[in-house]
Amino acid sequence: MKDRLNVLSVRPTRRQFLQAASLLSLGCLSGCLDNPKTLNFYNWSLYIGPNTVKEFEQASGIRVNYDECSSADVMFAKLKIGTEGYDLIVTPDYMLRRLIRQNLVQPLPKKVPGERLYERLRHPPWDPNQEWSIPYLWGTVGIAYLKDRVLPAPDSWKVLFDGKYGRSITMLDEKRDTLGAALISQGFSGNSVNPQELEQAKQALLRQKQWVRRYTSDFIDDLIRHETSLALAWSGDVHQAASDPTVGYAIPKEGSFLFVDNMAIPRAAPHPDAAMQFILYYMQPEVAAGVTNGCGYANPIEASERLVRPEILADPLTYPSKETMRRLVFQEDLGAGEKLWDRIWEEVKR
Ligand code: N2P
Repeated sequence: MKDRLNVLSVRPTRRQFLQAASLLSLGCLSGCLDNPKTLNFYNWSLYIGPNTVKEFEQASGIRVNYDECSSADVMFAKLKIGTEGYDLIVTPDYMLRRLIRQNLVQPLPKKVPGERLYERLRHPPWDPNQEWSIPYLWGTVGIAYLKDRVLPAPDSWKVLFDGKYGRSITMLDEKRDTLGAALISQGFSGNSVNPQELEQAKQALLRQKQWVRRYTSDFIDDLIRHETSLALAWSGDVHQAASDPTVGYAIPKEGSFLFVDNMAIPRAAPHPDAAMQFILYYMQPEVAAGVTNGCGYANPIEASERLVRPEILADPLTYPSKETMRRLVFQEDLGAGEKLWDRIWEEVKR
């Protein structure tokens, strides 16, 4: 906690500010582990409604320690070490299978009302019967850009790899998205584990480095300050910057990723019942709608639609058109290919 607050004194990003605020108001993890009326919730940053946690605390009498993450690899490493005492995590679709395989999550202690989910989310390949998880939010990977600098509006991944706008790019600090986008830009599947294809994608990323200001999940801060012109981006984070009308978002014609992040309970969770209580609380339409309205990511609860603000419902940033959806694929579990991705990612970042 001390380290996090020290970071603030240097230059707080919005994410760090929210992170620190949640730690200050909700307390730290240690010391609360043995209180049964506690929920240690590990979620992605910019991924919840402004009042969701507070209202859950009031409704349930459970105190929430809210911790944020902005990298799937960090999340996985923390779960693997198992010392953090998280009760509830929000895991990417492709990672859930790996967590199940490695015995790092537990089956949900109660049956969930799966019929509340949109039909297309009821039987996802990573957990076809909601035994381990329920979808939390979904969104897309695309290109965020400054409309007055990037002309014409980008429609291809090439704009991130041709250097036309100089050293003005951020790429996500997330191997699945950054290496995945590089693969697609080279004409390959974004889930490829083929060594030659990955080598070509690596070369594209190494060449691109001269134009990359940093690898970060805080891409919105850099764009809003107009320190960058282009970013590999997540849709809802861009929505949250919509008060800045100069920021646009595009899903390239070559295709991209659709991600579904899921709530699951770690194997070693000290308070699985509190986690289950939050899951059931979240599945109420008004709660899920509050999260979508707050962060611009779409939720899986069908009946929440009538409570989502009309301008969000009509915004293709949050709800892409059918035509766009056809160009999007899920990120798959890489299996044994994960090691090669890790090696390449390390080389790129070095
Ligand atoms: C939002 C994080 C999106 C998670 N800040 C991508 N899986």
